[in-house]
Amino acid sequence: MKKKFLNLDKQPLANSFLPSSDSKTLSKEFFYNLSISFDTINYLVSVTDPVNPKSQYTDKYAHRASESLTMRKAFSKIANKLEKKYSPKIVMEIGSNDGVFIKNFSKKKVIAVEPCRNLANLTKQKFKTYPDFWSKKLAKKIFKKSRKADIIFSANTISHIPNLKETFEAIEFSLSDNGVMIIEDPSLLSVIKNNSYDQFYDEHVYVFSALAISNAVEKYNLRLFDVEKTDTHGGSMRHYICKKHASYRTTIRLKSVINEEKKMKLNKFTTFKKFSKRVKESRKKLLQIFKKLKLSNKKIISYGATYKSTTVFNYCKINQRYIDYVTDTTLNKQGKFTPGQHIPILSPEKGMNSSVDYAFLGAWNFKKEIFKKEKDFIRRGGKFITHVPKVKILPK
Ligand code: JHZ
Repeated sequence: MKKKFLNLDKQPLANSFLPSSDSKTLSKEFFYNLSISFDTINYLVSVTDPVNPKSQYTDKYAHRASESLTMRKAFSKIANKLEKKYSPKIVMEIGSNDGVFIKNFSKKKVIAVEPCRNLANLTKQKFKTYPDFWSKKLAKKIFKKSRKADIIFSANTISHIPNLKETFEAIEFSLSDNGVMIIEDPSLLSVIKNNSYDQFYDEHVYVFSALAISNAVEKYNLRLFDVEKTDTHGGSMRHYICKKHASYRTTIRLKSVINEEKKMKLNKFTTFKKFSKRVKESRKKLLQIFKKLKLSNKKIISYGATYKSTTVFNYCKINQRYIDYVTDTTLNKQGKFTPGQHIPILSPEKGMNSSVDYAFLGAWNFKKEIFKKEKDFIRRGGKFITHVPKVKILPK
């Protein structure tokens, strides 16, 4: 049974960066109520009323996974590891974005699936790309021509698809008998530990625990046999799944993660009620900092026009009263306005100048990479504001 535990108020689509802030554009902006629920039977944490995927994954999709060095390195590392360990003949990726993961394999063996046309167009010149949503119909079309996949990889995508039944049935159909499916997404364990409520937005229909994934796949002749924690996106989990009768043994790593999740009570509704209280406190503290700094005339900007900051800005009502502008390296975000609160987005070259006193870490998950890049800002006394895991100013 689904029980609501968190209300993040009225939100725009996290990806809906606006081309202009004139009244005509703003009058057409779409909003919905974002609330999060916990299912007391299967332990899934999900957006209570998901948005229609057709309005989210369009030919204007903004996120480019290659924008960060951290992600380029992480995807190349896991691709090499999978190649060595499994020597796959066919590798398929669901949600291939700009190809950051799958480009690491020989193009003869890869199949990419990407519903956002602008992204699929980027990769289709380089390797086989299907510009479609993942479905049973598509799986049948792909594997009419190809042998089944030995590796199916999907990072930050399965959590975006409301219909898990269709998703896993299509995966079961596409996997070779001893094939392995790897699902990587931000982990519920990290979200609860870090109070990173901004991992909840329209696209993150689910934030998975290993407990929930294990329950979810069992119904479709699949089995979770291993899990690997990663640092990416503020703490993610790679779930390794195979067919029920494949040869892989359940690992000690999986048993220990399941134990940790039970210890953290990720199977109890009360955990999420407590989390919801901490989220409200986080909003209060963040606004206190912004108000205090503004009273002393400090210039604050935001670093990284992330989808996560769409949630923070709209939940906390942070607009140009507090933040002059947002900087982002992604070309197709620059010159646009943030969803809902309409803060202008500039390139870092223009925006990270000597007039900036404070930068809110919209991309807190890349803190290490950003601190390294912004040594000069820090050296001249510039500070960052973060809300994860606690609201604070950095460096101290
Ligand atoms: P980043 C997206 O979320 C959307 P977002 C999606 N739904 C998802 O699941 C996650 O990714 C994985 C910029 N940047 O990766 C680049 C700088 O400007 O945290 C990006 O626009 N300077 C698919 O948007 C943004 O910040 C830098 O130095 O929350 C980071 O976005 C760096 C490192 C990044 O994901």
